[in-house]
Amino acid sequence: MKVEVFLSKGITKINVNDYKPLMKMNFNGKKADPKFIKMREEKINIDETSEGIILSKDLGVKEHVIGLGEKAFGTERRRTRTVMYNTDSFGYGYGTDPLYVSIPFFISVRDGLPSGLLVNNASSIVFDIGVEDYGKIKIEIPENGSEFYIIDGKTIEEIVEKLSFLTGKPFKIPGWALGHMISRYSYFPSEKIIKVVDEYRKFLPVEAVFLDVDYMDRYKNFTWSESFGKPEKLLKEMHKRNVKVITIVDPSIPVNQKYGPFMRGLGNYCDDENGNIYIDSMWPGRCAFPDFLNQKARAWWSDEIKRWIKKYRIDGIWLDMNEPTRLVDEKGVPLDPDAIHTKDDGTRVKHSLIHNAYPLFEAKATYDAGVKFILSRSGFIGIQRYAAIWSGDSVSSWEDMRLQIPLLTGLSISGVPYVGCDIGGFSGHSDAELIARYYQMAAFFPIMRNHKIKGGNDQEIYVLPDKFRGMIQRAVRMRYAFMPYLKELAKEAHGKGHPMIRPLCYEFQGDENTYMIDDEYMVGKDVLYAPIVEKGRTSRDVYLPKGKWYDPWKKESMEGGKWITSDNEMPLFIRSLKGKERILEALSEIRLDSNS
Ligand code: NBV
Repeated sequence: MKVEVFLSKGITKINVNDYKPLMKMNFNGKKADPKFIKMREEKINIDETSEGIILSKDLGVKEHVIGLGEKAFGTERRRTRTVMYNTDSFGYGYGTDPLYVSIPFFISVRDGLPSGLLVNNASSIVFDIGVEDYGKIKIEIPENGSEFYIIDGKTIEEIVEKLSFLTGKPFKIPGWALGHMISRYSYFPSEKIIKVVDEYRKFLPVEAVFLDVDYMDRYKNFTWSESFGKPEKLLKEMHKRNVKVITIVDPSIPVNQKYGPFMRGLGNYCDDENGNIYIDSMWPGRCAFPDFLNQKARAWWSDEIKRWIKKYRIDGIWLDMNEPTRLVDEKGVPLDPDAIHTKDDGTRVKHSLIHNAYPLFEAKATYDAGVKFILSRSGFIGIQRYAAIWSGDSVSSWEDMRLQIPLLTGLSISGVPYVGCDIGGFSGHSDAELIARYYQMAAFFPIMRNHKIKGGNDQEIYVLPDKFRGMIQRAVRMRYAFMPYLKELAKEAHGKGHPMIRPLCYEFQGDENTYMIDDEYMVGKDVLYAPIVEKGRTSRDVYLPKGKWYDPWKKESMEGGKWITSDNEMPLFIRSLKGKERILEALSEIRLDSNS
């Protein structure tokens, strides 16, 4: 086994067996001694087996492990064994693994000291954090070589910042995408959409509406169904109201000689083992799949997207099913592992070895077409350069709603700052209380979008009883009061890769209490939010880490380092009041349901 070590600015790169990674990281290091292959003082063992490479290190009794991207577990990832393999996870819940996004990166914290580890490999890596072997972290890589990075830093933030330096800075998110957005599978036809938007706007601002698959002619990308109505008129009406329009696009391209995009894309699809176009089943029937790993294919896709957004003045693209997924017995499963890609350098590679990187290159090709806002379901290291992520097909339940906090803050500290979930939950039934509390919980999530499955109950504010309408209005007003702050955070995300929402431990890494608190989150450095996430409750316990806190509803200051009980409708605490006068003024105009 050949192991090479390179060092630069607190980052150590390790290459095993001359591995040629698919993605080049932003790193230029000097050759160094193998003694540097450790996280803090703990040695990392590298073993070669017939199955691939295994990295392992000691797992301390009180060591915390956080990160690993989008995972359906609490913030603390100890005692989880998870796989990195993007998967369509309809109806997932706590413990479902894998989900849609794969970020093979974690941060370990021992005695308040952090250290990060990133594996630059797009195949199905397993992270075993003390499950198979109680006292060990084990990373199983199914290839005979690999590249990985150890990231040193004094704070968790420093490590996340270096991760973003390596993998690329988040794109610049337009201000409107931080506002309230609406969606439904599927609002239809176009006149109904205008009505929905107008009804919504009686109660809430609406910055954008998402069009789901039914706008298309039989699920064909870049087409309109005749019964949808005139798209030009819809776009004009929406833009008149300053509402942006975002259309869904799936990677699958129906094999049909009369379909322009398919014909123009010939030569740019994945192959099968015999060198023919790889064809599999998706909504439109037999489909080909663009080979986004290839520069020529990306250029063709960019052209298609460009033509589409220019012609209709589309404001954003929603990338779905891009794990990528095909249908087997009506169920979404990952593409055939034996499909073949042709990389930029002409070498051919099996799908299973690059599976996780597919959505990244799809998002890149879409972004390169000049799209200002992309919402993607799937992703990989570096996806933050091109797209925001939403957490896919959740279930409408209190438990799954609560899960969204550690799921999304975990993804945020793995380098992906623009994240959100389907407010209300995607499948199943959401009652008015759940919808209202969902809005309140997500009040500071970078992406705020209501979305629901076809045939599911309505979740629009205008169908709800006034009590719950009021709760939603207050949640959205609270968010908009903080909009200047959110915009600052988005700037910080774009500049330094810092997450916008954070688990408590990100800010208080030395406070052992914070690693297992999953129902509170930080918004930037200064705001702690503890939404009410249980049915029937009007108060809750809140842990306030050490420091001075200010309750803007009660207009009271308090000392942290303790648990308190809050009966505010939306328990909110601010650390530094500097520069927040405008926000406090705006908040003081919101009349809360209780004790205001
Ligand atoms: O395009 C329909 C849905 C969409 O509404 C949802 O947000 C995606 O996650 N899509 C999945 C396809 C399959 C739905 C069962």
